[in-house]
Amino acid sequence: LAKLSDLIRALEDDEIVPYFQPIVDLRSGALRGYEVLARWMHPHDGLILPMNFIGVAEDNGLIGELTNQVLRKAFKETRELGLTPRLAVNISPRQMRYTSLPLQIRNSAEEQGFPLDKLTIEITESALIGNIEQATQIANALKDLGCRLSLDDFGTGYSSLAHLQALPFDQLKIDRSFVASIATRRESRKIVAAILGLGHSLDLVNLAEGVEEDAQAEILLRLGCELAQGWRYGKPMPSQAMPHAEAAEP
Ligand code: G
Ligand code: G
Ligand code: NA
Ligand code: MN
Repeated sequence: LAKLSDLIRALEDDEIVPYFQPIVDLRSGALRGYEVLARWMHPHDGLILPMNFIGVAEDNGLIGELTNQVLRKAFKETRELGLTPRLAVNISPRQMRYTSLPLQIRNSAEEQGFPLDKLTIEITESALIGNIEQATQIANALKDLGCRLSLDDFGTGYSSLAHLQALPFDQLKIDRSFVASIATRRESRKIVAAILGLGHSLDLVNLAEGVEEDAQAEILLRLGCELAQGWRYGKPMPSQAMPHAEAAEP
């Protein structure tokens, strides 16, 4: 795990940067946008993954500053490439307790000239546990800004259906663990089919995470899943490696 003093220094020295993982239309393969994922480019240790520093940032009151930096850089770097793709960003459960979150996001977007209606906010269900009222208020404010809301890692954790009902979600992300075994386990396939049925009946756009193989993509397509993300389509990459194609939405 990262040392707090090292993380504080990294934030001062601009070492936390955004990577971008493609999100595609399952049917056509067309690019629909990117998930923004934080990476720490450490001067001695090289690339450090979020599991090693997001928790440290959360526990020490640094996650708001970290998110702001990653967001601003993501907006700036895509603008400098002449691109305005849909960007999906991760918000920590802890951040869903601060009513200043929507204003912070708006300020970052306006500062960098990024249109808020091209922004998707990914939150996990743990953000809602014991916090439904506050989270609902923040979620509504984010929707008022024009952002979309995505329920991340669906199917793990609590998966209370009340959560789906409480917040104005636009999208449901089916957790990677179900996709991993979708081609080999009948149970996984049935669970994903059930999640998709639920998603469709609630008018949500469904996104399958962690798609690595053709067989998984074919099953997901057959089950009616709309969007996909995973190594089959592209790994998280720095903005310099992004294809110079505009991500279009229907
Ligand atoms: O990049 P990787 O696939 O290892 O990301 C793992 C997880 O780390 C993501 O699913 C997400 O939950 C979390 N994460 C990545 N970047 C950010 C970020 O900028 N902010 C927050 N809060 N979490 C992030
Ligand atoms: O926590 P969240 O689900 O947002 O993070 C996604 C994580 O999954 C990131 O750490 C990312 O690097 C990883 N990831 C993305 N695509 C794939 C994939 O196709 N297979 C696997 N095993 N991991 C992936
Ligand atoms: Na995510
Ligand atoms: Mn996820």
